[in-house]
Formats: sequence, C-alpha cells, structure tokens
Amino acid sequence: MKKLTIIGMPMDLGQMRRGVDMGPSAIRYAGVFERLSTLFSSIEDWGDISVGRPETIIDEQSNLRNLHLIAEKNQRLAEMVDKIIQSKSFPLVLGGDHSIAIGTLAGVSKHYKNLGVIWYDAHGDLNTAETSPSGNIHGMPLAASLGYGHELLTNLLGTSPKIKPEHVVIIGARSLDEGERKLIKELGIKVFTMHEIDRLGMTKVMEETIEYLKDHTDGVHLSLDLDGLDPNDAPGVGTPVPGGISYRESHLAMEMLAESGLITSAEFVEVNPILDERNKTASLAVALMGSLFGEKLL
Ligand code: EXY
Ligand code: MN
Ligand code: MN
Ligand code: MN
Repeated sequence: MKKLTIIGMPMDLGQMRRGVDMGPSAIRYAGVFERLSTLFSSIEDWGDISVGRPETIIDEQSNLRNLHLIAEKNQRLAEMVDKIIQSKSFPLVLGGDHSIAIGTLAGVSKHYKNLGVIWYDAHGDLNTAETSPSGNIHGMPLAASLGYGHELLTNLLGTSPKIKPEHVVIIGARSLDEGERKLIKELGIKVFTMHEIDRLGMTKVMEETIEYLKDHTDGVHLSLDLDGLDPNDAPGVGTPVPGGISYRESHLAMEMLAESGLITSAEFVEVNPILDERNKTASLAVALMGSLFGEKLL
C-alpha cells in the first residue's frame, strides 16, 4: 500500500460563481480522510493553499479574468504537488474550480516524460483568450497544459507544453465551443462524448481508454470535474450540463481505473457546496475516490 497526500485548492477565480472555493471544506466534511485512510498505509492532509478572494480583475490586454492571481496561485500549487511526489506520495488535489489543473499538471508533469491525462468533464476546457466565450480561465486548463494560451498559464515552472495531445482522453463531453472542436480535430485528441458512452457503454469506453494510454505513458493523471456527471447526481457544480454520466457509470469507471493500476495522481474539482443539496456532490466525490483507490464492495 502506498502513501496518499491530500491538498486543498480553494480557488474560485477561474469562473464567476461564488462558493466553489468551499469545495475542499465540503469534501473534507464528507469524510475524505476517514474513507481513504484504510486504503493507504499512510495518509496526510496538507491543508489548503491560501487563495484569497479579491474582486475580479480583468487583464486589459488579454481579457482573461484574474489572470495574474490564477497564475501566481497555481505556481504555488505546482510547487506543493511537486513536493508531494518527491516525498513518494500520491497527490490528491481537492478543488476549487478547474483552473487549478494548470498548477496540478505543472507539478505532476515534472516527474513524467509522457504523462497521460484523463479529463472527465462535460466540457473540453480547451479554450484560449481568443476562443473563450466567457474569459473564464476554468474553461482553459487543458489548452494551457497542451501549450495553448497566455504564457503565464502555459509556462508554469518554466516549461511548455506539459502534456502531449496523443496522451489525453476526454470522457463525458457534451458542451464544446466552436474553437474547442477545432482544436480537438487539429490535434487529434481522443474524445468519448456522451454519444460514445451511450453507444458503447462505460465498460468499453474505459477499456479503450486504458488500452490507449497504457503503453505510451509513464504515469496517468485523472482530472475529474464533477460536472462530468449528470446534474441529478451532482447538482453542486457551477456549470451543470444535462444528460451526463451517471453515478453508477462513474463508479464503474473509477473501479476499472483502480484495477488498471494506471493512475498516479488525481484531482476532483468544481464542487460548489452553495449550489449543492445537503453536500450530495462532495459526498459523491468522496465515494468516487473510494472506488478509484480500490475500495471493494465485498
Ligand atoms: N466552455 C465554456 C467557457 O469556456 O466559458 C464553459 C467552461 C466551463 C468549464 C467547466 C469547468 O469545466
Ligand atoms: Mn472542467
Ligand atoms: Mn466542466
Ligand atoms: Mn505516445
């Protein structure tokens, strides 16, 4: 059994709805530490990175909301994630909006030549300042990690890109902007939209994902946006999209990832307790973590 280190990133600067900064607290309140402690030989909680919440500052030149603060705070997260891996522990990052993946991936990718990424999300998060309909950086972290976008976002810890397009799999997409679709085609990114999930079933989708990544990567990061799930199962998210992945399908996906032994780091993002129903979404996140880390039903 391995070591696990939890770190919270109470970030809400990547989008415009309040409350997602309380995501890490909600996930802790839902019992993450207790739930995972039996699955690892040692587990630590390093607490939250301090983010603060000034009023939105729009970068005049780039039209990116809170660009400088997001870059600065993600730099800190990247350093902490780097430290966790150096200490031979598995990093589990609690969000916070999805802009934190910029920091997580900067820290993780330092340790792998060919890092795979599973992006479990209703969205592609492949926008740049030019293609974004909102200016919200939580819609940009996958693009930034692939080297597209403002250099303050792409160049954390001094390297870019962090990952290669052929090592990325998006699962659950059902809301993609024009520019995102273009980039997916241009880069040939593997995407299982809701259409493929309905058509093939989650078993096949995960078998294909694992097969696609296993021989070409030396580590795989799971970036799980709770809005990838259906809003009936995960109502506490800022950008819900109907027709999502079910509770059961998601557990199956996590169980198959556990069996594969591929996952080397993970983050769970976009939990917003203010929009939630009795902490349902945070509790779901914790249950999914249980499956991801090998909890057995019997
Ligand atoms: N594609 C839209 C935008 O860029 O504004 C919505 C992005 C939502 C991103 C969420 C967290 O995954
Ligand atoms: Mn996302
Ligand atoms: Mn999303
Ligand atoms: Mn390869």
